[in-house]
Amino acid sequence: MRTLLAALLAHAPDRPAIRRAAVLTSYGSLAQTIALAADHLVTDFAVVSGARVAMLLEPGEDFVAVLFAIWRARAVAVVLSPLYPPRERAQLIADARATVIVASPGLASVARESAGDAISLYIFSPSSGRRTASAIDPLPLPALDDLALQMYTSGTTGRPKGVLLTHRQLDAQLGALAFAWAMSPEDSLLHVLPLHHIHGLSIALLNVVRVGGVVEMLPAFDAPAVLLAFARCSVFMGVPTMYARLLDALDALDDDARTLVTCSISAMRLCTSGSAALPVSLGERWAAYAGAYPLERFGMTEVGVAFSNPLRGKRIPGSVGKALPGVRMRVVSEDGSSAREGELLIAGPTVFEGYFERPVETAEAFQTLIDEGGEGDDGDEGGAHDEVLWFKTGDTVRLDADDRVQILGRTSVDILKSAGYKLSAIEIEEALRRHPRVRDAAVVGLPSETYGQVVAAAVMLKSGAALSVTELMTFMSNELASYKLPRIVRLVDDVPRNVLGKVLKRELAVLLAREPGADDSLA
Ligand code: MCA
Ligand code: AMP
Repeated sequence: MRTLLAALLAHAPDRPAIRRAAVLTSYGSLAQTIALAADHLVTDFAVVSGARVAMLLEPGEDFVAVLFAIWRARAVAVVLSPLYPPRERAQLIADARATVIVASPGLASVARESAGDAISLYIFSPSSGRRTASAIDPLPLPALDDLALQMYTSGTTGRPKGVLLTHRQLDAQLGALAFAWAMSPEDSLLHVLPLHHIHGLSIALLNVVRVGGVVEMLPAFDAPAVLLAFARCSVFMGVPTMYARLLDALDALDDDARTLVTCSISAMRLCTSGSAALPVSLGERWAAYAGAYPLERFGMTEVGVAFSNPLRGKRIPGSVGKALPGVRMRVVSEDGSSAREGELLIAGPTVFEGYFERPVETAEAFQTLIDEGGEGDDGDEGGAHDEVLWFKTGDTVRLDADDRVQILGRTSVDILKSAGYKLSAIEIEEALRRHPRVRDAAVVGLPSETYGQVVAAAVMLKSGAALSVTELMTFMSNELASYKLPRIVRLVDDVPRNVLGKVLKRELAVLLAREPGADDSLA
């Protein structure tokens, strides 16, 4: 086992690492920038081991250099997204207790607006720092059990939680993936995922950097540009919504262009889908072009990828496959006994440390059970009476006769998945209630082939208040990231409730899914 930093520094310096537009950066060049930036962080920004350093940079070689420089300084990286409005970004920076924020020149003013004056701003340039590489005393390398990442994920409370991952856990996650997907230095990844979630950051980017492959980073997801880039790459990783967009763009091409793109897609070594259920119809449409069904796998911020269909062998549509090496799983019914259908529990070296400064939520997320001898895992025997600490995923699953996993949905109706993003209905409701003319709000996810779920909100105004949906959405865009915003908004007098006043969300979803009437408003 070794840290990702040790892996990167061991790659041949002249090997290409990151391709962005016409710029090609080698592993050697990255290593030099990492050393300079780490020295700058330690010397000029007083970053100490374990400090939280936030980063806000566009996709590209500078993003990668800053991430590894934070690790070189033995600090913990908190990746921020330009998609957040300042208020939300400021909350994350405060929650993370970040002392420094590293921003690209293009995002420096956005970073300053979110960070306030109490936090130091390091406007990154590859040559920033006072000393030359040769004058820098080598810093001690991070240890495997040092924290590496604090990744924010939405949960069943209003505030996103910081998921703590050590270098050891990251290496266990990526080691299992490298084995299952036969990752190699020959791989050339087409990268279009956002970098503030582990799909884009670790499952895609770091997975390939770890083995010394090359990553082509596009600035954003733009389906026609992505289709052209397939010709230069061998591995693609996406969420189902991206596959839907790519297929629509493929269908829209003229015959000659479609034939060319189809050739490059069918030459890909590996195309994976994850973060949300891949509709079988979408997978089959892709297979018709690519000659292979996308490799669907299941992951979570807290555990990395846990289950995967096989690289070689039959991929089962609608299934996320079997446990990766080292991942232990158990399925339990409501009374805690083992079952073929129920809540999915995961244990093993890939499971995260806990949620940052949330002892109660961390304790609630884990459950100790007497080991039943490694049921459904990769053969790890375990003593008959050993206690095992299991992470409760909150996903309901069914096991088939071969212990392949089928995801049936979330246990909580308040956790939504839209375009691959995990969203908290409660967080969105709280943001709606912050509008001074809103009395109450209820948020649900409505099924969608393209997005998995579309966020829908029923909003109740204060007595006598008037508010248009457009006004409300303008307010909301300053409260929450664009991908968390409701796409369907109805102004209503009340919502279905039980006798205790609790909102009946399943009934509300049925009502909101109906065609809008004359008195409804659509965002
Ligand atoms: C966009 N639109 C939507 C949604 N998003 N409509 C309904 N619901 C949505 N969620 C509509 C807009 O209204 C707009 O419509 C049009 O689509 C384009 O909007 P835009 O904002 O430009 O969308 P985009 O930038 O193209 O975004 C689509 C995307 C993005 C690229 C698929 O959502 C994305 O990057 N998703 C990836 C999320 C992710 O990485 N999750 C991983 C979490 P109009 O044109 O009419 O105005 S980690 C995880 O889950 C675990 C670990 C795992 O297993 O991976
Ligand atoms: P996140 O917290 O953003 O890491 O999202 C993790 C969640 O995404 C899981 O708990 C699942 O609900 C969902 N998920 C990830 N991959 C899949 C998949 N292939 N099929 C269905 N749901 C998935």
